[in-house]
Amino acid sequence: MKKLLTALALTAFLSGTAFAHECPTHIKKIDDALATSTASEEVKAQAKALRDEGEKLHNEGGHAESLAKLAEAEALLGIAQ
Ligand SMILES: [Cu+2]
Repeated sequence: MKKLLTALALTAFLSGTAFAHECPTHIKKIDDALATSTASEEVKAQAKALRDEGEKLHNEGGHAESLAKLAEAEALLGIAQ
């Protein structure tokens, strides 16, 4: 039971506000990369679409989903860590 509660708490933690402050950091990083990227227009458009989706999810409170989209955009732009 304790294990289950810990798992539930961890899930709530990970999908909740813990990430809230991280999304804008990633969005900013992507914007900076888009401004200077030498990637093809197609790749940049794809990254921009993922970035916009991420921002929308962030604004709706879906921070974990947002970060997943933003990570995809970063991977496309080659700035993933
Ligand atoms: Cu967020």
